[in-house]
Amino acid sequence: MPDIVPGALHHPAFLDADAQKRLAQEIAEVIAAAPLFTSRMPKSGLPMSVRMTNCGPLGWMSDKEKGYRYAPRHPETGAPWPPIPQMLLDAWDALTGYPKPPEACLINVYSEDAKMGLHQDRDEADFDAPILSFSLGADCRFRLGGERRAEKTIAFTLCSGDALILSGPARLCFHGVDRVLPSILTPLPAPLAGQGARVNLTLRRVT
Ligand SMILES: O=C(O)CCC(=O)C(=O)O
Ligand SMILES: [Mn+2]
Repeated sequence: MPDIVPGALHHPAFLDADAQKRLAQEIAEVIAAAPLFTSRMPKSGLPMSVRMTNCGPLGWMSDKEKGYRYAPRHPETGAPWPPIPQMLLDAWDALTGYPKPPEACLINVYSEDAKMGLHQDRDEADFDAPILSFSLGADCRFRLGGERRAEKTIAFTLCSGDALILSGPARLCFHGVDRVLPSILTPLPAPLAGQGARVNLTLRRVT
């Protein structure tokens, strides 16, 4: 697995076509139970361009009133989040070797013009645990920097089936999605096809 910067591990094509299809089916079932919603920026209240939902004991969300946070229930339905699919728990064990399971799986759905600004993942109490994410559907231009916003960044492409780990010295590195790349060659697998162009799943320990 190529190490992009120490602790940042890119695993191209970790999920083969069959595993991507199975994962898409699982995620479509999560979305059916926990519908996609729009989070808002803490101060401005401006809507984020990705739509999201979660599975696992805790889910990430944000709004103008309470800001970035984890919560055990869906903000609109009030229901607990569906469980994290077993294949993702298995992948967490295989790729991170971290002794405790992830507590949150954030599902981000990008339309063709969605992006995500440079940020750190720091709403978790535990920075020792790695962050593991998977991409499905359209490629994207992913940007990765250092622990300070002003540090130099690099960009690389994440493709459907890729896994990315931010661990150790890279756990708090700034990162974001510059843009989704044309998706003619890699539409989202069937059950997710109508939802958007790219799906990203981020597994995290929270407590
Ligand atoms: O979509 C991605 O690849 C990154 C998502 C991300 O950084 C986040 O949700 O915190
Ligand atoms: Mn992030």
